[in-house]
Amino acid sequence: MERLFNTHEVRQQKCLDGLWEFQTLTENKLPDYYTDTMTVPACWEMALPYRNYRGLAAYRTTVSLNHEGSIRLLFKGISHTARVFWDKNEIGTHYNAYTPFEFILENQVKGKHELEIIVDNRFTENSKLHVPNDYFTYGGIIRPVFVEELSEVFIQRVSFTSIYKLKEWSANLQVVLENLSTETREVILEVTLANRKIKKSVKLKEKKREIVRVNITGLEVTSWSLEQPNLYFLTGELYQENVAIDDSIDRVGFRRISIKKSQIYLNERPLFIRGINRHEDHGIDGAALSLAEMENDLRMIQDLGLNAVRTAHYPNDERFLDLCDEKGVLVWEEGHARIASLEAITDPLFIEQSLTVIDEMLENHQNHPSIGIWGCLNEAASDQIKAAPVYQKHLDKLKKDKTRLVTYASDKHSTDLFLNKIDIYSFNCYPMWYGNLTIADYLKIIQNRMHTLKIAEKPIIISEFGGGAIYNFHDVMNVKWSEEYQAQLLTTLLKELENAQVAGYFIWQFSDTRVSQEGDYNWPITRPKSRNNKGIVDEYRRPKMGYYAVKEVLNSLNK
Ligand code: ADA
Repeated sequence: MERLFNTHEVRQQKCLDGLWEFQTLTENKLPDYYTDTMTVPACWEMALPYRNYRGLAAYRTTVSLNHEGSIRLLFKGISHTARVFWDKNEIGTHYNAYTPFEFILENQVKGKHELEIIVDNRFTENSKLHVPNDYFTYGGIIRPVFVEELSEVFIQRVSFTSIYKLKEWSANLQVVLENLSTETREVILEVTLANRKIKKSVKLKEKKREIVRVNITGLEVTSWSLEQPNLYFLTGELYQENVAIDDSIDRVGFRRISIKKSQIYLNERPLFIRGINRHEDHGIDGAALSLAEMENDLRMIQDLGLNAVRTAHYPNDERFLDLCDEKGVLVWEEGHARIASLEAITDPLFIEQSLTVIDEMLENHQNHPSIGIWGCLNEAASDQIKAAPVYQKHLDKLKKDKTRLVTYASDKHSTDLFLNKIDIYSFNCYPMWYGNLTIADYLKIIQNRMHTLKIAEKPIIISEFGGGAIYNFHDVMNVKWSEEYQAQLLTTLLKELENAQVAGYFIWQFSDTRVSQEGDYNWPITRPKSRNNKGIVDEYRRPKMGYYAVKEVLNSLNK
């Protein structure tokens, strides 16, 4: 299933998940034959022969069309570069594992067609965001694939923005329609939201895309909140001569997030963020977590008493966001960049690729009420004036969305230059793990920096803190890497943070994650078992002592 609900009742959508043919490649071209099979979606590392494979591989499946005309091929995530072929013709490429993409093909005939994809997960000059890192770039078709039969005029997407004015909710919708035919077409667009129906007649010129704006005021809805995550279906339907020809179904919510001085508010009520950073990584499934695994992660996160997730360091699977919408978990979603140097982030290809991810994230995830914060450029060169244009470009894009707060996680506690451009001052701090500073020391340094920069008082969030523990390694001396030490660290720091002048925190991190073997930095040297072991559960979601320590501190609070 594409989402947690049907996205179409009129449009025919077929999921192409299953067993595809598979072939590793030595050259970037389609193979003459396929010798193996691979499950879609999955990371190829999860199949024993490809456990360590970094390279090129081709996938093939047969798609049967029952329809003459146009189709849409929808790919939710391929890691990290995809070249897509339809009946042996290349129809396009996409870079980046963590964002969806699509192709529209016209004039298709009924019957069997061949869909082939060359997938590349190598670290090359062309993959500026996928670099050897403190997490793993898996290979493969890691999220679901769909084929849809399109009518000549169809709904490309419906973007939703909620507005609260004079104690009333209204919705601003942008319905993107497209006419693929060579003639002008007239259609009726019917939008339904919270028992309200709006009809509009739309004339679309041949081969043109049209944005129809719909404003629905005075909606009788209840706000989305963490305690009561109220959701509403938003349906767009297209009619031609009274016949439904296409539709689009989404789920939305109404909420406000804002700041006043150092406090964050959700629906005008003070919100203290108790969050956790989470990588899409699992000991069995890699980055291709099943719905059950995603649900279980959130179940554990809520069981701990946490209320927020940071999708460090890339946009997440939409089904995970659906689950957050449904369960009432606040999300800080971020673009794809966990990188430090000025040289790296000022590279034109880096800028192009990271901005494209931001565009795709905003376009695809705009309607999720759970996303309250947009982030970008984790621990990049925010202390270098030459990085200003890069930060500006990223933040300008994020700030176009007035219904969310914008931030980036910095590790430049005493030297950061761009804090005046963001809504939340977010800092990654690792007391008791790296260096000798305490939370209080860090906060003093951050306050001093705010003072020197003469910037407004705003919420401060500790966007990362934590320490490593190897699952089942116990030591009476509480040495680093023991479960005992991690539990003690988390107890101490959580208690401090609960009483500090901050608007919230995000523990680093939910589960242990695999790290890259390659690269000059040599991640495995500081990461036993080639994993970032700061998870409070291991890669199979087995809780460490740290998990129970977090739960105990949070349970003891008088919330
Ligand atoms: C950084 C970074 C994380 C992780 C962490 C760590 O703060 O943002 O991705 O690498 O350090 O574990 O050291």
